[in-house]
Amino acid sequence: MLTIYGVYRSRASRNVWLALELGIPFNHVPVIQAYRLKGEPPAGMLHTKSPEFLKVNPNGHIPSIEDDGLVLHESLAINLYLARKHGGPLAPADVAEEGLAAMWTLWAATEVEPHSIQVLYHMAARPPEERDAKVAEAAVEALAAPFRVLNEQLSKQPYLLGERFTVVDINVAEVMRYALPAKALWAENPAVSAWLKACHARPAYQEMMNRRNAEPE
Ligand SMILES: N[C@@H](CCC(=O)N[C@@H](CS)C(=O)NCC(=O)O)C(=O)O
Repeated sequence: MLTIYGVYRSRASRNVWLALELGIPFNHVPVIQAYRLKGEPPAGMLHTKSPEFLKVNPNGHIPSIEDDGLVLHESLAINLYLARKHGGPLAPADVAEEGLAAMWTLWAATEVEPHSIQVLYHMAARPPEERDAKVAEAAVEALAAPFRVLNEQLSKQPYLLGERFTVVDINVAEVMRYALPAKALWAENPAVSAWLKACHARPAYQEMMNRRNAEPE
C-alpha cells in the first residue's frame, strides 16, 4: 500500500493528483512544513524536522512516499515512478516517451521552478511586507523564455507527449501553477493558458484542490 507523507498544501499535491488520476488507494500522513508552525504542532502531527519524519526523509522535506518497502523523495521523481509502476495511458508508452518525460520533468525542475516559486512567494504567498518587487520582476523576466518554449510545443499538440494527458502534464503543470500570479505571462502565451485550464478541469485535480483547500492555511 502506498503512503504519501506531506500536507496537501505542499508539493505532495503533485503525488496526490497523480494517485487520484490512477485510482490507486493510499495512506496520507499529513507532515507539515516546520517553518509554517506557530508554536507546537497539533498533538500527534509530524513536521519536516520531527525525528520520526527525519528517519523517513533525512532531507527534512516533503513529500516522501513509502511503497511496498521502497522509500522515495522528490515529488517529480515520485510521479515518474508511480506512473511507470501502474502503467496505462498516464505513463510513457515507450522508450522515446520515457526520454521526453524525463526531459520535460527536468526542464520544469531546473528552468521553471526556481523562478516560478519566487513569483508565488513575492506576488502572492508571503505577507505584503515580506514581498520584494525586484525579486518578483526578475523571476517574471526569467520565465519569459520557458513560457515561449512551452507555448510553441503546446501550439502543435494539446499535451506534452501529444494527444493524451500524461504524468508529464501533471509534473509540468504543478510547477507552472506557481507562476499564476504573473498574469502577463499567461496572456502572452495562450496555448499554455489553454493547456493549464484543461489540466485543472480534470476531476482528480479538483479533488486534490478540494482536499488542499479544506486544510488550515
Ligand atoms: N525538490 C523537492 C523540494 C521539496 C521541498 O522543498 N518541500 C517543501 C514543501 S513544498 C518543504 O518540505 N519545506 C519544509 C522545510 O524546508 O522545512 C521536491 O520536489 O520534492
